[in-house]
Amino acid sequence: YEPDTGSPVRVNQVGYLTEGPKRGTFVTEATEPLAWTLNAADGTAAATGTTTPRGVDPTSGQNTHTFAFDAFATPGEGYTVTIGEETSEPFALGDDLYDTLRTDALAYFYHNRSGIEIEAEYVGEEYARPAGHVGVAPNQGDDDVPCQPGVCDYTLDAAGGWYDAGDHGKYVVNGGISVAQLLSAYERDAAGALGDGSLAIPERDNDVPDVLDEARWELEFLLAMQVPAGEELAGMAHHKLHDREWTGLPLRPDQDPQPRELHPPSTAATLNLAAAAAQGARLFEPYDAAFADELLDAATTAYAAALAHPDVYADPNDGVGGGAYSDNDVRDEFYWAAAELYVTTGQDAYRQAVLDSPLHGDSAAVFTDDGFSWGWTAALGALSLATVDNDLPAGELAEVRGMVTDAADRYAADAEDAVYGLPYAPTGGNYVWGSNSQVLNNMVVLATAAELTDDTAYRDAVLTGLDYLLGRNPLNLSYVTGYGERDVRNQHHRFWANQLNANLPNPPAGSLAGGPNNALQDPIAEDLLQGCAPAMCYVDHIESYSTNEVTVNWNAPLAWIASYVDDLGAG
Ligand code: 9MR
Repeated sequence: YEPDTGSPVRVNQVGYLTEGPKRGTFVTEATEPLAWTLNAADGTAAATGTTTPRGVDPTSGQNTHTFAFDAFATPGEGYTVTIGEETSEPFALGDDLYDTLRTDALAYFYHNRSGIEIEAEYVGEEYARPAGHVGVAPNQGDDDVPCQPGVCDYTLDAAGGWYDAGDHGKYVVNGGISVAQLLSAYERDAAGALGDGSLAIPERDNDVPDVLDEARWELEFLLAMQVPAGEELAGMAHHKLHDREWTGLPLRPDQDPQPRELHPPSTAATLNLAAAAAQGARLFEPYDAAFADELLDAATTAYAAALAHPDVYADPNDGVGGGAYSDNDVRDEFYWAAAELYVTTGQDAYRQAVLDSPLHGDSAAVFTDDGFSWGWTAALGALSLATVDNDLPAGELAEVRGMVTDAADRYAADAEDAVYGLPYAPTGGNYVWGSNSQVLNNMVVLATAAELTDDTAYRDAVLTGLDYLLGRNPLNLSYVTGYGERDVRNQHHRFWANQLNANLPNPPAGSLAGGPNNALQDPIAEDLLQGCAPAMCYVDHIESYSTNEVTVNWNAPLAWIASYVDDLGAG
């Protein structure tokens, strides 16, 4: 299998912000600097310069040069870069490149709602579909879900929420980080563009910011996953709910015939719920005080239950019919939950829990080289403490902010070193399952540091990270559907399955692919990608779930970053 990588001149196929860095990569065997030309749409030369040879790139095995035209600042469409005989894909220069990416990345969540009809009015005919898992045959309803045999003898009404990904599972650990990142996108931009009327969802024009409406769809599900009072493990959260057996593709959610089951509670899920609900409580307070109270009550009960049961781990082998999402280290979830509860309540017990955490003050542990993820969430707590108004004394606040800027320094240095400009230098050079989300989460740290310090080096590393995701990469692909000339469009999804059935749609614009994963963890990847260099281990094939799935926890940081860069352009 030889991937079609198109032109060896690699650029951000969407474009570059007028005031931002403007960099590209050229794949060539040449070792001496080469002349490059920036062409305007009418074919005239807008700028010229010479490339910088960078040698062999360890992530791709490609011999590369880089080029930059940072100082060129004339807005326009249809620019290209030519080096010798080779010309890049076209791109724009401007301030308003990412407003649709912000709303498209957020629309992903409505598209993937469970328990509600997805209406053409909001998504168009092509993406409209009946409600999934509302108990209409052949579905079993999520409004009355029993436990797996032997786990409990009650049922829960856990309707709603978002489907996790290409599958129809609903997982508290992954739902929690995703909803938290949507809430954070709103929280950093509360006066901005995510308000009421900003999204195409049924709740628009209800006087509540739309991103909060979307988040509520998931928060209600998380609350529903809590073990009822009076039961053993009351206050804990069930780890997940999904089909008894894996289903095949394609399969619209309402056509899933599998029994749905609750899996055992876990400490990780419980703390995840505590953190997300605590954050939700402070944000819903001005809009729906009763819901805010409900969230805070659930958060405090969950946190207390986790303290009482600190080591109930999900079974790593519980991966039939849904993902395992197992996690045997909950120091990070404890840190995250304590931090959110402290920001929301100001209670000193939570502050003490933050200060007593073995992770506190250790930037390299909280913000690892691999970046944060559903299984390593302490960063979310540190980012909230660093940016959201709270009662930490000045010295303690400075320490938290120092953890963030220290991490941002490391990620910015990684971006400088990378010939493709991405702020991601994972352990052992291994690109993990969902690597694109790791890149994005590092970008979130950088953007946070940029807003804390006004240091443009951090901002630049966010933007060169976005360049990587949108085409300046070893495969010359934009990993976001609908953005760039060579965008991916066959992500693993049971309904967006045009590759398998021409009557079904491709993913809608704004859907992020998981990205290169050199562990080759699905049959297609194993078959096609043997021996691939890490950043090349990707194929735009619907069955390559380990390189090409979509999930809520990957689109959430995309939405966060799209919002940040759209604001940059506006400012
Ligand atoms: O994103 C998850 C990744 O970190 C794990 O390595 C992988 C294997 O356990 O699972 C990924 O999550 C998948 C989940 O298990 C089921 N729904 C789809 C998720 C994305 O592929």
